[in-house]
Amino acid sequence: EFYSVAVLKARGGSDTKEVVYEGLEMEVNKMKIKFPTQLFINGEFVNADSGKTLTLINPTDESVICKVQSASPNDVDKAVRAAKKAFDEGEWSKISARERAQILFKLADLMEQHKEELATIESIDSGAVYTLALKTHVGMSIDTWRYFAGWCDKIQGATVPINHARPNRNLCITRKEPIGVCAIITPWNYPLMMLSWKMAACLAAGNTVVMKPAAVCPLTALKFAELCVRAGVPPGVVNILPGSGAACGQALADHPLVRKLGFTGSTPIGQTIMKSCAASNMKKVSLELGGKSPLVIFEDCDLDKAVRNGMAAVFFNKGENCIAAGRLFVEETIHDEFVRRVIEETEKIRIGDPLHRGTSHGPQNHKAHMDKLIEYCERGVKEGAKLVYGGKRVDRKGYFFQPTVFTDVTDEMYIAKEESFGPIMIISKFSSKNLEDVIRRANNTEYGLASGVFTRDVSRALQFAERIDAGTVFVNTYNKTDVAAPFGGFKQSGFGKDLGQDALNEYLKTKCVTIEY
Ligand code: TAP
Repeated sequence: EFYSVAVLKARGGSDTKEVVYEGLEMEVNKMKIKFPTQLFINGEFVNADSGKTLTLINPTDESVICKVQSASPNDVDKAVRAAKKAFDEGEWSKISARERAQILFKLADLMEQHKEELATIESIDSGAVYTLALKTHVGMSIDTWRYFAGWCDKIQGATVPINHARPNRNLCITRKEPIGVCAIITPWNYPLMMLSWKMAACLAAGNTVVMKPAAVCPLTALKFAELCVRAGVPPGVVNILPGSGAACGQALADHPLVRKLGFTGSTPIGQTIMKSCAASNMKKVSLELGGKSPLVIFEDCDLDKAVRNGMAAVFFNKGENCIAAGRLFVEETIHDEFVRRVIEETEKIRIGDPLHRGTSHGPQNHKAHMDKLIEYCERGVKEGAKLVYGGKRVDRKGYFFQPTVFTDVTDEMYIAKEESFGPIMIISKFSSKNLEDVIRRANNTEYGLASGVFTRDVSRALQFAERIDAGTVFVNTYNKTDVAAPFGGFKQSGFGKDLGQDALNEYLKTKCVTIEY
């Protein structure tokens, strides 16, 4: 055991707020961390109706971290009703947009003050490498809250030049209004960041929210709930319900008072959710789903950069990255050299305890996921792809999986088509004599989340950017997401955007007002 565990009734206070909850305090990563283990409904931490709990496992050493309350459909109903009341009658709907911004800025400041603690919690809960968690999981979350806090008082409609009805004249204006009670359901790969990407836009637009984090990684969401109280977010505006997808998630999709659902997760669950949203009350929905993003590397690229970025495109966050390059197409003339360099660099990846500062590759998120990766690789070998590096569980405690490289992958193979969501590089060759053909192969997937190209030829890069059917295109870079840049997929990678101004529209409705005078 590398940390001590003590259950406590925590009573903490910022300058203004006292927060009471049942939670856990631990000494870990040379600091004290503390977080709630209860549901957060209507501004209070409470136990689940059913008494059910989720058991959370630390993927680094397979130890039990704690149990947290698991929400039932009845808890969902309570939270939705609290959110509805907060939206209809609460302070949230009465304060000005600028005051709303102040609360969100304060929340971001509190997240910043607690960033080491949040990153440590993310690391023990999800296996995220601590240094990366600080910069990305938590760092980008804070940026997201500040970015959307800045939008609060800049949401405005238009004056529309409609035809006049002589002899009278018309004034036609649009109002951008919040939708009401929104639900947010997120996956386990970037728990706090996925919460932030959606919830910051949702609250900036003036909605109230009930959020379900992934059952395997709910802890940063619960710490976030504590910070909401300290920041002065009024009761009912934010509700956080750890729970299973089948019970808690499904109840949110079915609930008649929820008017919008923002989802990030797999394509099959996205389809289920969309059906439920339609059948229950036609709630608005946005879906950020799976991907199998192509990365095309031409002979004329900066090879050092292509190797570095190609590896990050696959291995970043242990491959648990929705925009991860699921398939690399490398021009045949540089293929062998590219593969040689990738293997040389992959051997240097430091696998280990995610809390150690020298570690660059931590454990996979949970056991079922690691087992799926082992099967995925076995299937690749069986189908005749060449496993040139890794492919196995690391011989140590914890859910560690070796960074893996496959070559000689042909288009019809399972590993060429299906997402692994793990650190598995899938390399195929192409000939640049036929640009059409490589673009056709890159587009030959039902997914359309991201894509990338490495070339010094501007014309070729722009043709690729124009013709590729994906929501994000990286040219001579990869993984470069930013809070101001819209993010989201095409085809079965879903629809709707997170981040950027576009994300606000997912959480607003446009009302058109026409006045005759
Ligand atoms: P899912 O199995 O789809 O789970 C996502 C969330 O949906 C979880 O919170 C899950 O609950 C919940 N859920 C499951 N069944 C539900 C139902 N019937 N009704 C409502 N909610 C339900 O995905 P995952 O395995 O967590 O995440 C991996 C997938 O997410 C990958 O395919 C990846 O590509 C995708 N992903 C996409 C993006 C973007 S931005 N497009 C980002 C990250 C991940 P449980 O906790 O009980 O499972």
